[in-house]
Amino acid sequence: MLTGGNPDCPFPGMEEVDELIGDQSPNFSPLINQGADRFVLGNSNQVFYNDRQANSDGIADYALIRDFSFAQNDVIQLKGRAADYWFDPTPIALGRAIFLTAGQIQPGLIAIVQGDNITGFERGFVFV
Ligand SMILES: [Ca+2]
Ligand SMILES: [Ca+2]
Repeated sequence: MLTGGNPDCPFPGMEEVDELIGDQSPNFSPLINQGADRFVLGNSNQVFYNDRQANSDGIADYALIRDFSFAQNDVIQLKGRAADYWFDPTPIALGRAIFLTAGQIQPGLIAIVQGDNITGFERGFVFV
């Protein structure tokens, strides 16, 4: 499990950009680490990488997921439900961006996902 931000902080991931790398990390042998990763971008209490500014695009804090893989059954954990988020091309880097829309005037960036191209929340996500 790869947890974004420190859940013990009052606002995990706030004003941080974290790179979350699963088993494609160069520190691990790809031969023995083909496993399922859970990239944690929120828990039942709060959304991580949320700057809590309803009118901000939220690009000061986000998780960069480098190696998302459907074949490895990787999943991204989000708080709430699919309707609380949307996808867009990223404003910053290659990949797909996940924005928080619930409670936002302007959608707030929380993650950029690289690796396999995610197209919807039906597959590869768990909501808590
Ligand atoms: Ca993986
Ligand atoms: Ca953010």
